[in-house]
This record gives sequence, structure tokens and C-alpha cells, in this order.
Amino acid sequence: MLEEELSQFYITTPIYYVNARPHLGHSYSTMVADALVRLHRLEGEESFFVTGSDEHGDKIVQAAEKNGQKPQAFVDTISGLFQQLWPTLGIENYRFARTTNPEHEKIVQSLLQKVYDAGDIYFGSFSGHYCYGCERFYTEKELENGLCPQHLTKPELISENNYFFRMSKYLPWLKEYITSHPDFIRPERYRAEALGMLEVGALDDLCISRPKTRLTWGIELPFDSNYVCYVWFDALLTYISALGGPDGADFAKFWPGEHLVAKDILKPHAVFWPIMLKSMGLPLYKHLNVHGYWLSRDTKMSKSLGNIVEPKAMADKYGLDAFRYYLFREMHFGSDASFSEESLITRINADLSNDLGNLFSRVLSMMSRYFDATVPVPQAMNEDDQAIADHCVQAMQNFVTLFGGIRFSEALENLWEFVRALNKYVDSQAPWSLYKAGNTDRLATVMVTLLTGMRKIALCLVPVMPKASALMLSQLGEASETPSLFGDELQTFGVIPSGQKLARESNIFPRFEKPKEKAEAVDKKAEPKKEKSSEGKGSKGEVSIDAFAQLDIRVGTIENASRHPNADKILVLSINFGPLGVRQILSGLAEYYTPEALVNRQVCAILNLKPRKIRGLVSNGMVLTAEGEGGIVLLQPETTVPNGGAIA
Ligand code: ME8
Repeated sequence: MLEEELSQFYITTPIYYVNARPHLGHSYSTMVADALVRLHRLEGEESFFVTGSDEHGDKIVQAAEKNGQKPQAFVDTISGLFQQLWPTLGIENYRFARTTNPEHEKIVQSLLQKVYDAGDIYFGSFSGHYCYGCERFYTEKELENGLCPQHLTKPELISENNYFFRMSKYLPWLKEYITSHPDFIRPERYRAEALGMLEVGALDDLCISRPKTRLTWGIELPFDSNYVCYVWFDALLTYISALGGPDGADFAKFWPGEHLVAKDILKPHAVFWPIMLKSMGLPLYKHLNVHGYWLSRDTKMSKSLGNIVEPKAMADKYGLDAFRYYLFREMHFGSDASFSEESLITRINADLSNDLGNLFSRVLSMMSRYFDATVPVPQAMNEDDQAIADHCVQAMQNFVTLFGGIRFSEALENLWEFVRALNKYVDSQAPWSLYKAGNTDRLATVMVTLLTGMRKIALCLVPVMPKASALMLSQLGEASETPSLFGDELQTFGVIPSGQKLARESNIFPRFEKPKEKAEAVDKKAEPKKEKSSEGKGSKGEVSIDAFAQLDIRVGTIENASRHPNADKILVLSINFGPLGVRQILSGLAEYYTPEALVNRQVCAILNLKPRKIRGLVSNGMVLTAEGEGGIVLLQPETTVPNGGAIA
């Protein structure tokens, strides 16, 4: 590709305040930027993102004082924590910008001068309600019961002379722009919220200075050395100072870019920033992408509430890639999401260990047995193989569109439908039977179809799970430093090259036990062992073969699975037992399997138990399970057998 033909993708995270250490919320925004950049690089674009630290203003001075440090020493320490954290979370391809960087300060001053010269800054007297937490004045109308709507604290009434940015002059223009550009702010609910802010008429000109008598920790105004610049005016300009400012070569190449923020800072990004750009005569950003909050114990994470989730601790405990997968899968971009270790473990066990991990482990161990871990030459595809190939291309293309369109959770859900389709294809094609029957040609085609599909899944997952994807690709015999997901790779199924050497086994995503189960297991171990008795629970005495023969245990295929409407832990299964018909059986699997993961699986069940009613629904039998290391696992026949087949 020629240099001129390369397209660019530039995105920013918020420039985080360095008044406290980074937590899960900051990490999520930064991981999203990292993943989008990785996706655009996979698509062959030149791409990076900007993150950084917002180091000026009252808030920082107060935090430094509390810590007994001078502002500069304090911001150096906390900014350092952010800078050290990102590489440990697999975050790459970024520039880290600090607002105390002299280059940034110079660019801010030159842009302030430009706005001043254009007549959009004036001097006036002012009295307003100042919230130190938000670093901004609120008008009477904006307060809720006299309190700051963000911090629920009483702002201080401050009267002083200050410089003002003529924001009100541009409000009608902005309203028109947001109305006529439906995806300028997305998802839609935040666009509506931004328009709502403009409707209410509570917005005034923006006070952009702080007198040095009150605050010196800021960038001096170029036209009045008695004042420093308002921290938001300074911080927002980082998005372009990190590109060398409007005259920089990178600005010409990468601007306009994309922004990524959570809903707490919608107003400065949806209102102040576009107006600042307009006033400076610069092109507006492409999109403002707004996500919700990560909640912990159902409230926004905050140090004072003591509910902070430490991202590094989670990544260390559960594996960085699994943790990243969970964050992208669990949060519907735009809505709030609740973090809990329980839901993290459920996702890891169901999606990664069971669905994806199992696929890799099954297929690679079969390849080792059947073809000495070497990709064979496939024969012509039949209808079933073609259906997999078509599904794969569709799934990849949907994935790229949805992920690129910031619909991460849907993108992964869509990809997992294909993961599950491949698992189903293993069951329906039964490679073990083809091997037994010596049908090597057909076996080769089935295995190559599987490996090709798995390779495409690994490619799609590069942005979300960079290390695990690289491992999956290397297990498939491929070790590309620069994988791609465009052109033929995206448009066609192709086939994995014959002769390629594969790993003989795969165990990428270990299962985890839930903390509660662990505690129960320990408790159980501590219990004194009961005497053997035929009635004793957990210590079973002998039974006659006749007693065992009374149990009617059969194999069936789950046709439908859904959550019990009144019992969190229970799934309602419709299981087809062939000539014996379809039965509804309730099973306590909800913590270990998603309903979708169960459909089309073969299971073993006892059919002649007395029907039981559980919270209003009848269960006609019992599905057999075993206690695995990470929780309950299903008992399945080794190969697909006819439904209704008896177990003896
Ligand atoms: O606002 N859930 O910095 P900040 C999700 N310096 N995201 C969260 C979160 C949570 N619970 N908590 C924080 C500032 N975030 C300014 C920005 S930009 C020119 C200046 C993330 O340290 C999310 O991205 O308060 C949110 O918008 C940002 O951290 C706020 O960071």
C-alpha cells in the first residue's frame, strides 16, 4: 500500500485527573481505546491513541496538600501510577500526554491568544456557585436542591473578576450541528442528553480563568499574567496538543479524531469542546463515544465508598485476557455495568473455558491423534462445511462492523454464535466416527474446516485478547507479528494451509471456582466424616444391581434452554429423548452455563424420578452432572449417540 493510501484512525481517552490512583473505570476507557486502535491496525490503518494526566487546578492542589506534598511532586507520583499501569493491562500504541508538559502549555497559550484576538474572550465580573470537585461554576438553574448534581455537595458562592469565553454566541449553531449530525454523539441517549442541555437554556458564557490570588497551579493566560487558565480549557486542548497543535504534521494527518469518555464528562465534551474548536476555526471531532459507569456493589466506584476495583489485581488473579474479554462482553457500551468477581468467573467458565477453550482443546487433541498435528489436504466441501464457511465470513464481517461501531458486547455475542456453531459442527460431523470408519478424506475436510474457522475467531479476538489470540494463532501454526483482518482475509473463508504444524494440545482458559463455593468446599472438608450408611448423604453404601437397574438413565439433546423466571440458579431445559419425546427438566446450571451454551448439547438424565415442582415449574427428571474444579460440569457421551439411548 502506498503511503498516501493509508488511512488513519486517532482516538483519545479522557486526560485523567491525578488526584487519586487509577481504578477499573479509567482502565476500561483506556482498554477500549487500545482495542479500537488494535482493530484499526488489523484493518491496515495507521493508528494510535492519546491518553494522559490532567494535572492543573484546585482539585490537584487540594489533593497534594492533603498528602503533604507540593503539586509538582504529587502529580509526578500519581501520573507515574497511570503510566506504569497501562502496559500491565496489555495497553499499547498510545502517547501519554501530561498537561504540565511545557510543549502543551505553549500550545494552550497560543490557542488562548487566538481565541482572545478573535474577540471570543472578554473580561467581566462574575458571581457563581463553584464546585471544587467538578472544577467549575454552576448556575442557579443547574443546581439540584442547591447542591452540585455530580457530587451532591454545596458549592461555594464566589464573586470575582474573570475572563469569559463567549460560549452562548455558539449555542444555536451547536444545537443545529448536533441535530443534523445524528451520530456526532453516540449512543443516541447521550446525544439526546446533550441536546437537552442546550434546550434548557441553563448554559451561559464559560468562565475560563482563575485569579492567581486564588490559584496559581495552572497555565498563565497569555494576555493577563494575573490569571491562570481554567483547567477544562487547558485539558481539552491536550487532544490536539498531543498532535503537535494545529500546525503540527500529526494534526494534519490524524485530526479530526474520535473521543471516548464516560457520561460524567458529557457536557465539557459535547458542549465546551466543539464550541472551542469552532471558535479556533478547527474541524470538529468525528464522534464523541460515551460509555456508562462501572458500578461496584451497585454504586459508582469511589475511593470514599471503599468499593474500588483494582484492575491489576483482577488481571493477575484471572488472567489479563480473560479479564479484558469480560469487560468488553459485560458492558453494553452506553449503559452502566456492575462488576463482580462472581459474574467474571461465570463469563470465564461459560464463554472462555467451555465454549472457546473446549473447542481448541477438542480439535487440537483430535488433530494430534488423527493427523499427527499436521494440517491435512482437504477434499471438496459439502453443504454442512459450506454453511460453516458462510457463517464464518458473516460472523467476521459483523464482528468488525459491530466492534468498530463501539457495540463491543454485541460484537462478541455475534462471534460466540459462530464459536458455538463450530462446537455443534464437531458434534454433528463426529470426526471420531469418520476416523473409526477410516474415512480419511472426509475427516480431513471436517478438520480443516474447523481449524480455518478457529483461525478466523482468533484473528477477530486480537483487539480484545491480544495475548490469548497470539497463543491461539501459534497453536494453529501461525505466528504473524502483524495479523490482518481486511481484504481477502475478511471477505473469504479460505483454508488454513496444508502441512502447517499444530500444537498437540490446548488449555488456554482455565476454569475458576467461585469464592463462595471455595468456602463451602473448605467447610465441607472440615466436617467430620460420617459413618458409612446406605442412607447417609454423600457417603453411599452398597446397592444391588437390581436397584441400580431401576433407574432409567438416557441420553438426550437439549433443544431449548432458558433461565427460570423465579430462580436465579436454575435453567429450564427442553430435552429431546428421541422416541421417548421431549421433556422439561430443571437443573441448577445457571451459574456455570449460559442458556445459549447448552443448546444442542447431548446430556445424560434420569427420567423416572418423581416429577418435582421448583418455584412453579415442573421438572420431569434430573440432568447428570459432575463436580469439576471450577464448579458443576455436564456429563456427556464421548461421541454423539441417538437420542433416547439407554445408559447402563
Ligand atoms: O474527568 N466507570 O478526569 P477523571 C467508567 N480530567 N468509567 C470511569 C469510571 C467508572 N466508574 N470512573 C472513571 C476527568 N471513569 C478530567 C477529564 S478530559 C480533557 C479531562 C473514566 O479522572 C471515564 O472515562 O475524573 C471517565 O469519563 C473518566 O474516567 C473521568 O476521569
